Amino acid sequence: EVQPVRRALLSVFDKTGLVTFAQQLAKLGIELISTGGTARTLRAAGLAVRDVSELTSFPEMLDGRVKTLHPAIHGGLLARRNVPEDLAQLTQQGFVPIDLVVVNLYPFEAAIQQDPENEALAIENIDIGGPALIRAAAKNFFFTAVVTDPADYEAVANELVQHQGALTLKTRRQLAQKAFAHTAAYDQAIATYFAQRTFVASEPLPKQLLLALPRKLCLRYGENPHQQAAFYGHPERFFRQLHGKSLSYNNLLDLNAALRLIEEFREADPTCAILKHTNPCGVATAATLVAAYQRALATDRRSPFGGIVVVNRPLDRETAEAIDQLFTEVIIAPDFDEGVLAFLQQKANRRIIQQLRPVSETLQMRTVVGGLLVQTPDSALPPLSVLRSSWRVVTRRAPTEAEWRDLDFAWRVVKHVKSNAIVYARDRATLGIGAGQMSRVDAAELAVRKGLQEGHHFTGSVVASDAFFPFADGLLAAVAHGARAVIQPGGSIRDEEVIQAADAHDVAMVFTGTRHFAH
Ligand code: 93A
Repeated sequence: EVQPVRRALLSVFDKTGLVTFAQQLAKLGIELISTGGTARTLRAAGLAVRDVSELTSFPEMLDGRVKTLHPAIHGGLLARRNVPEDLAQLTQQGFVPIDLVVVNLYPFEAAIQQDPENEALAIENIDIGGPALIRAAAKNFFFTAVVTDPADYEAVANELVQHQGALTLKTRRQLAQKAFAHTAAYDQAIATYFAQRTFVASEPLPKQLLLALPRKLCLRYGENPHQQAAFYGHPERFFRQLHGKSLSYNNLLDLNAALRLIEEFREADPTCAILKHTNPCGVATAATLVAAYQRALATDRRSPFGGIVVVNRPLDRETAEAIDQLFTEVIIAPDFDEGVLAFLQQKANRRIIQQLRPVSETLQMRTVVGGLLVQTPDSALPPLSVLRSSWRVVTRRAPTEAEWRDLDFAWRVVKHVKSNAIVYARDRATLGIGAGQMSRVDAAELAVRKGLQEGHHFTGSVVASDAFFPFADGLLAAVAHGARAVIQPGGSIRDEEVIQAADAHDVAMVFTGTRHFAH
């Protein structure tokens, strides 16, 4: 049942908690073996470590592409401790058993997030030896253990202490399960990345798309109670429900919209968005999260009832109390400050969601009569510093720095508003959002009407339009309400007329060259 750990192989990219854990292992008399960077970190902390290359009698090669891929390592991991022949073969080769593997992988997802177009970078971040170690130790869990998550170091160390340097079968099996889930998710991310890059509209439906969806979750009903529904996929990779009734079909749609919207603000100051029926009713960035919430709410106090709130920072008590004033169906945060969860859990009929990682970009699918539509995603925008090089100021007056900031903000929001979409903003807060209108002029009027209804004025605001203004009238109406800067894709045959109208009113206008329809 319990299996002693005499030798551990540590090879981690994320070195969080590594030294403490290794110290605990060393104290129990466990021999430490390690790869290049991990070994250096451990030695710097004064720990005795054997290099993998010493066990394999081979140097790391190909810039680290081959470090641990060797029979001395995999034999040591895979040998069945109760099969004398296995152990004899190890001895014959001068190999030793390895009982514990501590590995986390090259950050593939972070790499593609950082620079999706950089395929070479993505490829270098495909870990080969790491998953092999993980799978070997996980397969042999009757005898070996594998730790893939720094969050598990403490519990594993405690159990080792409790059992004088051994681990129980129950723990080893649990760790193996987690390890397989980890490598499966890792490979899924790689497959999805290449599914997207190899997606050719003229070819048959990419198999990866369907393979990405093996797990089925039954939902109580669909968009309406008389519709049956199911969910296919791996939501547990991206978020965890901490409280409340199970997520409904509509909740999942809203959650998707919220996570995609907040992704645009990953690098931003504290940001809060309130959504209803997949459209934002208010978004704001501010110095504090509570200020961001208050300003998002101020956009439109009528709509958020029963809505969904998403933030880009751990949820603090003050913001939670502000959110608590209003009935909110779903609250999403990357984390929760001490006590905040308990506070929010006092209300039974709200769902609390912890976002676990950035959304990764998958191909988008929708069924239509007679078939399936597939497209590459309208991915999250890079930072303004990057965008500015592709955006073009088309008016005599360039935006002021404050206007640039607001234009960037409004553009990130309008992208997530159903078309036709118009967003007015000032000081990184929405003032009025016009969503889902059949006419752009109606969307613009609606945005203003909703803002006025809440007592906002539009003096000094900026306006964002998800597609070009076909005529000068839309722009002139915005100017009449006080807008001083405009952001839109451009590309209308009447662009000149629209630019002249802007110049006549000393309005600054930016063409992004990219349209963001959302239907
Ligand atoms: O390039 S690899 O796929 N080849 C390997 O043989 C190998 N073995 C471990 N990457 C490999 N690793 C990975 O190296 C681990 O998964 C870990 O993420 C990283 C630790 O490297 P270092 O100890 O040099 O920082």
